[in-house]
Amino acid sequence: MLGGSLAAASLPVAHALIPHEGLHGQGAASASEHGSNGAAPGHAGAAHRGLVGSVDPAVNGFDPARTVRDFDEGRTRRVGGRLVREWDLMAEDKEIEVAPGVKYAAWTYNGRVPGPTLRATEGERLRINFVNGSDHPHTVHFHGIHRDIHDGIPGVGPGNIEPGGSFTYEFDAEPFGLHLYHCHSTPLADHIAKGLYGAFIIDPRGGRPDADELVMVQNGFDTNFDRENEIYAVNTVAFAYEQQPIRVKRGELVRIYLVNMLEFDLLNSFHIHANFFDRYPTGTRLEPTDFTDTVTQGQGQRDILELRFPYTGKYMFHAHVSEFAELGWMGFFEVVD
Ligand SMILES: [Cu+2]
Repeated sequence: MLGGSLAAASLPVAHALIPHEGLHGQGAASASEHGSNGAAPGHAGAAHRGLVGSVDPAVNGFDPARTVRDFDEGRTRRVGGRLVREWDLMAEDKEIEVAPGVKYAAWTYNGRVPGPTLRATEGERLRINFVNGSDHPHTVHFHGIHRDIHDGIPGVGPGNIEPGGSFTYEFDAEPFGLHLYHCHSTPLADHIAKGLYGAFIIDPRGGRPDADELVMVQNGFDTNFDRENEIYAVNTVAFAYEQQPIRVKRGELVRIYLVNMLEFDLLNSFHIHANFFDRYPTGTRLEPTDFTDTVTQGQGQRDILELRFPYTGKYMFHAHVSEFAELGWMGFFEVVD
C-alpha cells in the first residue's frame, strides 16, 4: 500500500539521476536539508510529491496528457469494396526528456515515445509505410495474424530496413483486440527499450460500448546503460499523471488500453486504488475474465480494463511493483461531476 509520502521516499533514488540545483521550489530546499553528498532526505513541503520541476511537452514534441487520449486512425479509402487503412511511420533518433532534467537518447517512431496508437477495425486491409530516418537499421513488427514477409523481422522478407530505406508492411486487421508493434532488429531488447514501440488497437466489427478511452503504455528507461531501468512510467514521462491527473467523469465508463512495453524487468503491473475493474486479456473476447483491482503483465502482454468511478475525488493508480511506482510509474485519476 502506497501512501502520501510515496514519492518523498523515492527521491533519494531518483534524485541522484537528476540535476536539481536551484530547482527546488516552494522554499523546501535549504542548505541543511541536503547532505554533503547532495542527496535530499525528502521533499517535505514541496508542492507535489514527485520530481522537482516538470518536463516541457513542447521540447519533447509529445505530451502524456494528450497521448493518453490520442488514437491515430490513419487514412482510409475504398479499394474494390474493401476499406484500406494506411499510416506513415518514420524511425527517427531523438533526445527526449523522461523526467525533469533526465535526457534520454531515444529511437522513435514519428518523433514520439510511445509511437502513435494505431487504431483499425477488424477485417480492414492495413498498410504501414515505414521509412527509416534513423542512423541504425530498424523494422516494424506487428502483433497479429499475417504472412511472414510482413512480420518485420531480420532475415525474412525485406528484413532489416537500412538507414534511408523504406518498406510497406501490409496485412489484414485480425484478430480484434489490443496489440502492439515494435522494432525487431537485434539486439532486440535495446531496439525496444530505446523507444521503438506503440499500441495497436483492432476494434471488433460491432465496436465496444461508448466509453472515455485511455491508452497507457507502460515503459521504462535505462538512463545509464546498465541494462536496468532507472525511470519507469506510463506513456514515457515519470510522474506525468501525478503532476497532471487524468480527469474523468463520475459514473462514466472508462476503458483503459493497457500495454506493457517494459524491457529488462520481467513483470509490470497496474493497480487502481479504491475501485475495481473488468479485465479483458488481450481484448480478444467481449466478456471479461476477471473483476479485480490489480493486473500483472509480462513483457508484451496487454489487457483492456473497464471501470466506473462511483465517487468524485483523487484516486491513485500505480505499478504494484513498489520500486517502479517510486521511480515514476504512478499517477492519479481526478474524478469530477
Ligand atoms: Cu530498431
